Amino acid sequence: MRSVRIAEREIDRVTVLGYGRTGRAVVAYLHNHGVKIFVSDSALLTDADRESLKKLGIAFEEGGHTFQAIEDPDLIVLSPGISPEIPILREAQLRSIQGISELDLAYLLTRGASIIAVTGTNGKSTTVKLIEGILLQRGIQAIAAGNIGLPFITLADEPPDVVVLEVSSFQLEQSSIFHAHVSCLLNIAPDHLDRHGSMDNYVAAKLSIFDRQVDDGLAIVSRDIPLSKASIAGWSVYFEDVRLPKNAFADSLSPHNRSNLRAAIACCRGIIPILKPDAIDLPALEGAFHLPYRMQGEPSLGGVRVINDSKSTNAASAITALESIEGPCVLILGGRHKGAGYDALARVIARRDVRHVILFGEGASRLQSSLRDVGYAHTGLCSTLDQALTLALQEAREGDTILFSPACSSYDQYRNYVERGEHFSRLVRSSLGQESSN
Ligand code: UMA
Repeated sequence: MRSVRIAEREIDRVTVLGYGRTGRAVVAYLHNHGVKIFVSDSALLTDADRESLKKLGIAFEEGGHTFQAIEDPDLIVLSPGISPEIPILREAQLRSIQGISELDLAYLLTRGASIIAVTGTNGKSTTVKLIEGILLQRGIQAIAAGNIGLPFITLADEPPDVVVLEVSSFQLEQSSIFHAHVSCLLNIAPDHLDRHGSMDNYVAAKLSIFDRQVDDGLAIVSRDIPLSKASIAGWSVYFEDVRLPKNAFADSLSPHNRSNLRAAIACCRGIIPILKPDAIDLPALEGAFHLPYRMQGEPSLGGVRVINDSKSTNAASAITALESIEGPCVLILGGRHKGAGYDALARVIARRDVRHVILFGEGASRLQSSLRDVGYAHTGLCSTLDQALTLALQEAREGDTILFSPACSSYDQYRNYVERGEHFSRLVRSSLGQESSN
């Protein structure tokens, strides 16, 4: 049996808690390094996952975390979605078994790479892709990873020159070692309160990106976030002070994408101090501004424009989406409520040209009562996204926009926002098929 050396300790037995995207990547890394692994997942695994674990000779349990998970590991590795408060982790603590986040683990295993870390409630993925693109244009080997979808540990054996990490509040809450050479906090709006318990805790998790910032580090912050720059070690910069390139492409960007671009340029200057905004080939980075299921255009249905913004999992992102729409729209909201209120979103809906709001899923009646509180009554309730699109098409008139920007998580009916976005796309395409066969 082999082992990995982590923070001066030889580790040869590890429990991996959670077998989603992160858990699978952690298992792949540890298995390649000869570590004995036990996998424990609170849900049932897929047949494919069971088969691949059996093939690798890895023991596992599913449908719950039992004491088997803490029988004899040197370390327990946590996936981001796992709250540090779950009973099995409390029991592990009583037995002095160390738990570590995948972020901390990958950080300790990654040697030689510079790290740029970006967090914030919204705009993280776009900013991270912009940073990756700008660095690549300058001949610097950079890879975007983390919450954007590629677990950091995947890069541990052969890190690029710069790892551009999207970091979530979940990952930050679980971590106590990780820090980056350049850390960026884009914005904070209420989100994930079901996991963090309060806005204060959520803000604390986000701000902890600067906790271990060292003296030669660079912090990129927003003027909108009340934060004393004096409390951060090293240099800090407001990204709002960054000048944008002077060209028609930059001028055409939405306000939130202009902010993302400013933040990305500020981050890149932590690696290339003399980076000039006008030297950036912005059209070549267009893909970063159009990531899947973020304000994605779908085919029009009967003269009605359809926009798929399934990535919108909080009220702030739905507000941004709504404010970018011109003319009347029918809005589809709903999914799993995450603990934060919808009052600000309801006020924006009441103020703007929103013809109707269709509400679906677990959070529907809560959203409806926030809308009622601001005197907005044009709502329709339903259970599923199929029904929501049908109702939206009945309400929309030619020239309107149907905006699917749910403001809630997808976990009531889908595995993630991607699956929800794909489903919405399929529904639009099948309506289009029916339209053309009529
Ligand atoms: N599980 C347990 N015990 C628990 C809870 C969950 O075993 O108590 C299991 C689940 O049954 C499941 C697995 O853990 O099998 C899921 O782990 P996970 O929720 O950490 O999800 P991953 O598939 O590992 O994906 C995670 C991120 N997901 C979350 O943080 C919820 C992905 O971000 C990220 O892309 C991926 O790691 C790679 O780094 C997604 C996300 O929604 C996009 N992030 C949130 C957001 O952006 O708002 C934070």
